[in-house]
Amino acid sequence: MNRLFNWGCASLESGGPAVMGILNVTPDSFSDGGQFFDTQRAIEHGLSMVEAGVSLIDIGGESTRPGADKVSQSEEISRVTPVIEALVAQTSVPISIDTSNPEVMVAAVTAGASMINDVRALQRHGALEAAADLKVPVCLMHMQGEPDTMQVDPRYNDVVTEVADFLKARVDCAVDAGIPLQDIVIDPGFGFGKNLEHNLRLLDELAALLQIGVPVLAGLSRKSMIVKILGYDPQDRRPSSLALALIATQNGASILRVHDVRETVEALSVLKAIRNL
Ligand code: 9MG
Repeated sequence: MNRLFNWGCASLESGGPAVMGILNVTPDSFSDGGQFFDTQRAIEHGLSMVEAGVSLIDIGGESTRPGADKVSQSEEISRVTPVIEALVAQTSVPISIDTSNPEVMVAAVTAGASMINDVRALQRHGALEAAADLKVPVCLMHMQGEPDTMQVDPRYNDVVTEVADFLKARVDCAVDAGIPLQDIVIDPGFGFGKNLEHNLRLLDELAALLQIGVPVLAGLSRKSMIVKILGYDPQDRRPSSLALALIATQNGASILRVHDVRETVEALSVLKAIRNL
């Protein structure tokens, strides 16, 4: 039995995707402007996501936003571990650690995290071995380049094929390293070294990734592709984020990584009502 499926992660047909809430414990996160940097406020935000119906919480201590400050591994660990420990003590919602650093993976899982979300697909030295030793599910994401430069003219011959080939190769490496296939999730990495056309093609053809045989995670919430689609930066990116989440669900996503948990849960209820007719 896939442990992720125990968490309620499934296709729309079998109950709807899991909603993964984003909890950035950084002063320079994508959208919260450092609002939740304070440990206590991060814990409260995590608990509010639980109230709102979150299926798992993704905690990160280093921003992947272009230009974000780099932090040491010890700083990353000291940001995330108290939040993980507090949430594990106060809720039964599984915690995922958003990191590429093996030492952070070990510290976070020791503190109670039960999944690793790596935007570098376990390519950093020691990451694959650390994840295999920790025996927790992993999310392997595609990124072209590195955060600081990835949006400077990203190029592909065929974005869907290239992303799928990369993810398939990383799944094979993970399995070879001892991570069971049932513990692997893949993610095309919307906005990570992709222009608007690349992102739209990946979303439209998301089902192509299902051929790899593991669940697909989609992270579209509040991303700058919304600004490119609309032609302006709206005061509120939630409406567009919900539209993108529903499209990803209809195209086969099993996990949605989102900021706005309650709104996403409600939007999914509407979609499920139609499916259950
Ligand atoms: C950490 N992080 C930021 N955006 C992300 C996305 O789209 N997917 C995953 N897996 N992680 C992300």
